[in-house]
Amino acid sequence: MHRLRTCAARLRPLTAARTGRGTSIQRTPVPAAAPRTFRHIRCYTAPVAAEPFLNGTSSNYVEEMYYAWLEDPKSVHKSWDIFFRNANAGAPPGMAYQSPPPVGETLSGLSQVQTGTQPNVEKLVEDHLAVQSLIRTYQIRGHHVAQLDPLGIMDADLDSYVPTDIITSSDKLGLYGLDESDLDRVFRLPTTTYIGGSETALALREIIRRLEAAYCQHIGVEFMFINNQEQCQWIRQKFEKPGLMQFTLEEKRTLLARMIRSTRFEDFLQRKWSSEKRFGLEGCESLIPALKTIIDKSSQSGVESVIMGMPHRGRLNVLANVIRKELEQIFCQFDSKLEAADEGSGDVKYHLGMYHRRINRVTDRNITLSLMANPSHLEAVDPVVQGKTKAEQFYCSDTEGNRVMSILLHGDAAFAGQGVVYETFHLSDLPSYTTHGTVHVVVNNQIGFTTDPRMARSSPYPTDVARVVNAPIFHVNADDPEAVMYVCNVAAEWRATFHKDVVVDLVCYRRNGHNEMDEPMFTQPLMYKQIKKQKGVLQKYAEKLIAEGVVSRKEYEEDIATYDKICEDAHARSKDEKILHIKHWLDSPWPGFFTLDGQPKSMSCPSTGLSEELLRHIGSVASSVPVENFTIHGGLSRILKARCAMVESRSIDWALAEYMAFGSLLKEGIHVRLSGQDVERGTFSHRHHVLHDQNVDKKICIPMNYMCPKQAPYTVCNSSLSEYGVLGFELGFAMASPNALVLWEAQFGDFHNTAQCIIDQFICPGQAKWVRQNGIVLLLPHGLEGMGPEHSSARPERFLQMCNDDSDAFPKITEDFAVRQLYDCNWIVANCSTPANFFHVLRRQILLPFRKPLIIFTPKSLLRHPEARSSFDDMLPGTHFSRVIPEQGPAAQNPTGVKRVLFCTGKVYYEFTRERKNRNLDESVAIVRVEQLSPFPYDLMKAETDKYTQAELVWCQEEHKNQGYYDYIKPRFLTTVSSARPVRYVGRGPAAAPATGNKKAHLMELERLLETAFNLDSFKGQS
Ligand SMILES: Cc1ncc(C[n+]2csc(CCOP(=O)(O)OP(=O)(O)O)c2C)c(N)n1
Repeated sequence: MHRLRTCAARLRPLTAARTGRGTSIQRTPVPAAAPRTFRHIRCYTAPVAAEPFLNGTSSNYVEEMYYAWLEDPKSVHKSWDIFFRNANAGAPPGMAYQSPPPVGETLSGLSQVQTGTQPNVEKLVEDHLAVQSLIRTYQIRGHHVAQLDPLGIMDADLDSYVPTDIITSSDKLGLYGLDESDLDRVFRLPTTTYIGGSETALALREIIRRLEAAYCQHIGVEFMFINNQEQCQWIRQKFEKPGLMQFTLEEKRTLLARMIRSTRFEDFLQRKWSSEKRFGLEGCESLIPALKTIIDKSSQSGVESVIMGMPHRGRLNVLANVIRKELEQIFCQFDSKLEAADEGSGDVKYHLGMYHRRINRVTDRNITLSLMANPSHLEAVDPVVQGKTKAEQFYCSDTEGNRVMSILLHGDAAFAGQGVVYETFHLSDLPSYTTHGTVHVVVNNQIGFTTDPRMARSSPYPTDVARVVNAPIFHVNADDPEAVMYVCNVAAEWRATFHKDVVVDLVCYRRNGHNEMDEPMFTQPLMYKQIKKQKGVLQKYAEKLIAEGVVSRKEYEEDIATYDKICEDAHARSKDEKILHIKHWLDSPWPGFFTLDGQPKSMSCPSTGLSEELLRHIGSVASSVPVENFTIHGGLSRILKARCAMVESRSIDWALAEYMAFGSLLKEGIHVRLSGQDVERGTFSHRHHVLHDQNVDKKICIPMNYMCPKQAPYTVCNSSLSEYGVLGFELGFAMASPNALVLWEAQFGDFHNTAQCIIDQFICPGQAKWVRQNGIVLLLPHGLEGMGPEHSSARPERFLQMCNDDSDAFPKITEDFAVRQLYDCNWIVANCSTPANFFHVLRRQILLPFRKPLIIFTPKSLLRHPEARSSFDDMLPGTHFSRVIPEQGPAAQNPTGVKRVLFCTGKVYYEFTRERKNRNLDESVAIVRVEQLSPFPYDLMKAETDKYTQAELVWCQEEHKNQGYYDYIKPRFLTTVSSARPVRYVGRGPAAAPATGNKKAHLMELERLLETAFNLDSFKGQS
């Protein structure tokens, strides 16, 4: 019983003083899982009393066998085969069981029973089942008692409760109907365990010892929730086989060398810059060998590119020792006197990204490692990494993720707390979003800034979120580097084998405060008293290896001195750096797209028009079903027919405009990817890019992929119901290549606010912070159409408020002004009123010699508005996107006779023209459409205001005054006219909600708005 006692001693309840837990927050013990599964079989067989071996503890095992038997009767022992046959045939209680055939040799060596009498055979079966159930208990709940906390004061699952069915003392054997006298009995091992190695039967004492070794030491394996037998077996095999944790001398030395680098790097930074924030790794130094092990193993299985995302903790160390960024480049980031060479804000050193190609020393193969730049917003980078990984896989036809993979690092508090983690997990198995498995590594230092995990999460582990996708979770005590290395190897192998996510939970501690300046004793006094006493992991491991004779103390000290010197030399070199180049920290270079010094190759944009022939061709694809034997819905046939008629008459609606833009880019070899909720059909049922056969499930056709023989592929994918995760993903996808049009469409524009972090932290300032351009397009359905406060506004005011064009300085108008102002802006905001202009702005995105995010407010009712059509003439060669569409009617013929110019944007234009006609004001009111809101088309707006010298200038919008465009337009308008003329406002008054929920109120507001716009006396008397 020695082993059992060790376990029991270890698991004695912790006192409040030791744990730092007050009694008030002690968790209620969770009762052991009630046996529930067996009832399923019992309900049509027999009461328990009649078949006593079917007791609660064995029910899981029996059920497992039952299902195996259903699939293959030969897969279970003969006795069970007979039992299940009889039970299934409706044998009465007690009659289903029959003595097994003579056991002969098969039972020799097993516990002896009195032969011949049924009760003893039953006892034998019962005891075997009990043992099997015990084995299963360790597989399911062993991790709860594993020694995961290096400090020995916390329970990684936040609960000191020891599951009742884990054998912590011999009296607990009673739960299984066994007792101490059974410990030396030999039991046959079920096929669901590998603890026997080459043996098929073991003494109970040895069974428990091996289970403890596999499940209750420094590794806690959570996997029994995975509903896949093969995967469970695979994991059991990886952790149960005796003698698994053996490492060669070479492996141990490599591990020590990696620990030295990891530890001494932080020590060096601490010595040199003791008062700088660096979010050091102290307390989790084994993260570096952990990552390197995952990378080595993955490289061995053919991975050539690893894309990583991580938070602040240990980031500099990862850059130095995993990515192998030159140390001087890292050290010079600490020099506050260095001037920045690049434009833009730049970012703090622990947010910057990196891209590096090198030889993996272990495998001797090339590997590209990139660490994505990220904002402070924890976990926000997760979907971005996944999107970039997916894109890289896509562009190298890596359909199974064999060549490109992602690794995501997390803090324990953030992993549990941030919803985007869950959103990202839910993308992991979707065909158009899967990266074929991500290795997640949690730096679980058991604290989040100052917050105790018991106050920070309601789940036992910070990693429970991963269970939703059936990812196995390997908890490991990070003070045991060999155990860490072992689980990382298994994690990488898991990914290579099953192409599914896996989590490594490095249970560690944080030696300093949240940052190096922070005092942790204010809030975690007991924990930090222990931490102060805690020997560093490097020292512990080195002592172990010295004791084992793997290295000598002298060798160890020499290795330390060698690495310290590497750091000192790099530090000396870093002083020669005169200028800080953020572009050296680029995580996604686009080779060949810019000139060698990173500039655009021109400052012009060719015509975005297309030949009539091509327009016709794309139109015909858009109105056809390009495959044989495909039955589409009758309603869709009518839509396609209508498209055909439009093409015949040389005119297009919104959906066709999009078709023309996408189709032509595909033909030019540009990959187009459109993602978002219900984008395949289109929320408003206008798009229909995926046709569904009405008779065959999953038989679909994407006509866009039948454009022409050598076209680029078109991806259109309905996403999960997420904005944050999916927009982040698409942003990442768009980072991988400039030669792709990547679009995300919100179901309604206002839903973008649940992705606000991606917009605020990445899309808007991405280039300024990280010198990284991105051409993502956001399609945001917008417009007040009486649908209520939601579904109405895409919040143009928010996007416009974040534009970097100056509202008070009229720019110098050069010949290339239109393109240059795009180059200078942080993003483009547009609201098109015609299909042709929508077509041009999409094509311009790719024909520009640089990339900028494009925010487009897209229409809803205009999709079917008979006037919202464009002629082929507006899309022919030589045509361009119109930033401003001037008045073209009678008012423009005689501008001096015009009394009022209404400037507007988007769909209200159609309401205004109708009202103007009704009021016979075509000659006295001009209507000018601003199609590109930002960067503000100063040059064209000046031309328009100069044209109508006698007219009142009015900005008209349907949105409320404090929303929409007004606050953005007004100062720029005034700058345009040098404040010499007033700019009037027509629109709804200020309001808290974007729109009324009352249809009648909506119509009255519109009426009032039109009245103010067309009553030429409405501003009379106002200065
Ligand atoms: C979304 C978000 N909310 C709040 C913060 C502020 N913050 C920075 S670090 C931190 C604690 C993070 O704890 P954990 O995830 O456990 O990582 P650790 O710092 O312990 O490595 C917090 C709350 C943040 N950076 N991001």
